[in-house]
Amino acid sequence: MPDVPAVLAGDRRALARLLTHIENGTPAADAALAALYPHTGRAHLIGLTGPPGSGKSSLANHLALRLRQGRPAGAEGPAREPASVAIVAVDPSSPFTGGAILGDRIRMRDLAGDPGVYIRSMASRGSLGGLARATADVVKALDAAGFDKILIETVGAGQSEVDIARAVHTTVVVEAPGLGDDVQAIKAGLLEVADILVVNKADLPGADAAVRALRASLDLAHPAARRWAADGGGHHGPAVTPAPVPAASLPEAPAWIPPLITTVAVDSQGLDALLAAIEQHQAHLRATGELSRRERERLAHELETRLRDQLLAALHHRLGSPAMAAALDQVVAREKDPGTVARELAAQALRL
Ligand SMILES: Nc1nc2c(ncn2[C@@H]2O[C@H](COP(=O)(O)OP(=O)(O)OP(=O)(O)O)[C@@H](O)[C@H]2O)c(=O)[nH]1
Ligand SMILES: [Mg+2]
Repeated sequence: MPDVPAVLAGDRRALARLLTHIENGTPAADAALAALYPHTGRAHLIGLTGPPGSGKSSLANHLALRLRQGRPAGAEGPAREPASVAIVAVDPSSPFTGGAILGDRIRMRDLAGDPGVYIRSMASRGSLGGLARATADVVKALDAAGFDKILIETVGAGQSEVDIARAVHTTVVVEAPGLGDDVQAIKAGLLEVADILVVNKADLPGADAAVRALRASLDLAHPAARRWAADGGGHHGPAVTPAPVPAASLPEAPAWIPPLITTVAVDSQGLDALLAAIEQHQAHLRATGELSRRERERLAHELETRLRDQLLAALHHRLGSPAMAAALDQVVAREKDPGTVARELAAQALRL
């Protein structure tokens, strides 16, 4: 059994052991998570998603460094206390990007030895759904362990970015020029989940075109952003265009319009603007009540997913494999349709 009090007290080794239990899906992990749950809900969960190689890990690294440093009060805003930071790198396709993981490790040396930073790589074992659940549980453990900010890096590919957006408070979508994929055709799914859009590698050729393309997609998705920019808004320095629209200034505008930020992660350029946007988004979530709404929606989704898994397992257990196989045979032989068989099996299991 993982040592729950030690995890709560911030013991690194107890935390690492617990996370291994979670990744392996052991019963001890379930028990520990149940005990830790009342201590969760405090961390700001920040997702970094985008195409492979766009610079998510580099940004996570540099954001963590900055968050560790804190900031005195000044032109950038009020003082910021140094925050403790956990980074979770989720890599559903680790066999193919082994080199990138190695690269991450090397860069992460910058943060090694700092007790206020914890980095964990998650590799997929089995299904993507399983990975999403294990990641959510790892994040809960880190939250309970007291980390202020938890950065979760995922490769944006299909369903996974929707899952990650559901699981975090602030989703940062990281694009970069010259990845071979057409930024103009930025996946609608990615744009939809973005709270903040980043064009990283602004030092490379093609960055301007990438910014223009994303700006155009953003304008299509949020027409108010264009109106607002045309009204003379958005002059908050070169890095952030536009800043979020104050809800009161544009009555029918969406309350939050994703800002577009350009960064050079390897040079720490644009990092302050990105951090400011992340802070503004968190403040916005709190001020509008969106934080509790998202939280409820996320937990409803998690509860439903887990309930479905439980019910399906119970059904298999009650009816037994031969009965399930016989039912499938009927479907394959076109004797009954899947809907009818599912209804019959469910009714039968509930009667048992
Ligand atoms: N020129 C330039 N290179 C960058 C920048 N940011 C990151 N890189 C480089 O781009 C490569 C990929 O960066 P990563 O941070 O590993 O990107 P990633 O999105 O985490 O990659 P995956 O996890 O493999 O999807 C590395 O070689 C980085 O050094 C940047 O702003 N400018
Ligand atoms: Mg990475």
